Amino acid sequence: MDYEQLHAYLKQYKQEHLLSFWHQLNDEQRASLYEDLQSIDFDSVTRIFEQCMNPEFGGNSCAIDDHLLEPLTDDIHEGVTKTTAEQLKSYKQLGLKAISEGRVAALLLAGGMGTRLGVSYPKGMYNVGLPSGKTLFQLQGERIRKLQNLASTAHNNHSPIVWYVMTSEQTKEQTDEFLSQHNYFGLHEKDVVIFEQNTIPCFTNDGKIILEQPYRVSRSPDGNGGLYVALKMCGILDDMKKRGINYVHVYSVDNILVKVADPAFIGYCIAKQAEAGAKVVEKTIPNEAVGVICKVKGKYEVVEYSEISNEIACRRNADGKLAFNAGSICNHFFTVDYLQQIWDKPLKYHVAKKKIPFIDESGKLVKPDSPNGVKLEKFVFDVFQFTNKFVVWQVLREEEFSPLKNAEGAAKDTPTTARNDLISLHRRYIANAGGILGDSDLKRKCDITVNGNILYTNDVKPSSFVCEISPLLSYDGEGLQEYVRGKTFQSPIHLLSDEEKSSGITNGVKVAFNGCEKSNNTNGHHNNLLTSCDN
Ligand code: UD2
Repeated sequence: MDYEQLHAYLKQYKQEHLLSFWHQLNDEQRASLYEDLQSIDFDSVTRIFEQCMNPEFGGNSCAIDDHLLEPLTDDIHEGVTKTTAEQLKSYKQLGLKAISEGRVAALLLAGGMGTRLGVSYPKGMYNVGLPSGKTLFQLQGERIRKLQNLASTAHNNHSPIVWYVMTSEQTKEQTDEFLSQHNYFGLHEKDVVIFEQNTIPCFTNDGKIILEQPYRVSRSPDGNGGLYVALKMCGILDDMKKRGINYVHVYSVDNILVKVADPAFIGYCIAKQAEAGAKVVEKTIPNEAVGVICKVKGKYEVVEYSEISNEIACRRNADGKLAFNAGSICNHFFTVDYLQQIWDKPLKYHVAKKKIPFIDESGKLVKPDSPNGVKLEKFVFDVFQFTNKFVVWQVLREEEFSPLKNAEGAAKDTPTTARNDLISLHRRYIANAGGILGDSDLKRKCDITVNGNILYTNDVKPSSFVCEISPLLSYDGEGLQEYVRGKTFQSPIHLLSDEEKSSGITNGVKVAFNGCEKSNNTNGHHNNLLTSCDN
């Protein structure tokens, strides 16, 4: 390891500052820095930075020219409210059949660092304070289990929905440990496949790679569009082929309402012989943080919320609706054949200006208060433009989209909004199945405690009637009649599967009512209630 040689090499790329602390490092630290630098393709990363930041190459933004954008047309655009009940049922059956044959996988994007939420662990481990205390990972894992069973009952053939989990250097270890500690939420270990995406160095605004330690370069995951290269390099595409998987549902970790491997969506995409598809909700607020799917020179693309112009975001049709209203919720469909074709397509990098901790000249770590540098990210939807057959499936926001992005106290997308959206969906499931939500206890207080701490206190009003249904009992509201029809319930309700009841699983959560803890059924009729208050 020759200092002079290394210095000369880095100087070609104007990165020789990376050796600023070399003479103060011990042998082990030097070896570590050397190895770190060896792993970076300086030619490639400095070129990517130049291209992203240089106005000649579109500079600092990947925004597509406004005049090239066209809203979606109806021919590729069906959805739960645009389809007859019969058609919807047939899509769902097609999806369930493919699941029962083992041809469907779920792929969780879990490499993000969750900086907006401000937790030091992967977002999937977050507990939003449901009565069960279930984390996002647990809700998803249990939805997969339930869906496997629904598919096997419908088509008399049991196959796993393999759960691929893409992590990053920042999330891999904790995700691995958490899922294994929780026995993969009842899924078979062999059917949960965790892999890791690449990272890319972080830059200052003027193109210097940042050091996060005197002997270590600062890196961030290369964006959720790093998925495709990671699928190939980690052998996941081969694994899918070997297992006979044809279709993949790719989704983000933070949407508490996500219908993992949604059979209706999968079935719709299969029926349309799509190579790729995306779920959308109708965007109603111009500045909502969702990408907008549109057409650009005959190809489908997504204009991300961070790159959309005000004019396009706010443009309205004569009926007052937003013209570009196909809001992508980061729920995508791909055939494995398509993933095989496109994994090595060069995807553009997008620029995110971020607060990036760095080592100052004196060797001290500084955590800046305002953005001081640049992270480069590929976007998962940037492969849509390569498809010959792309479809869009519109769903209802209140049924399928409530992302957890921000810490408590923010105006939207917080643990409270996620929890409330799940609870109100489950109230509707009970009501749709013929259950009656009693409102005789308007004045009562309900304390939800997790491991002895009061997490929140609710005045029980109909609008805050606490209701949670285990995904192991019902995937999306099906099969509840036998438990709830004609019965009157008082808040809080927590409906469990037989398996959970018999194993007494409560996740350390107790629900207290007027000071009296109830962790058992209080009414002989309500067999699946963990908690209820019927006095
Ligand atoms: C994403 C979508 C946006 C909209 C919104 C809905 C992208 C690029 N943007 O925005 O259009 O659909 O979600 O909530 O998809 N992730 C990785 N590796 C990374 C970076 C992110 O796996 O390097 C994962 C992350 O863990 C999460 C998902 O990708 O599950 C989306 O990432 P995000 O939460 O940073 O994206 P957001 O909210 O800016």
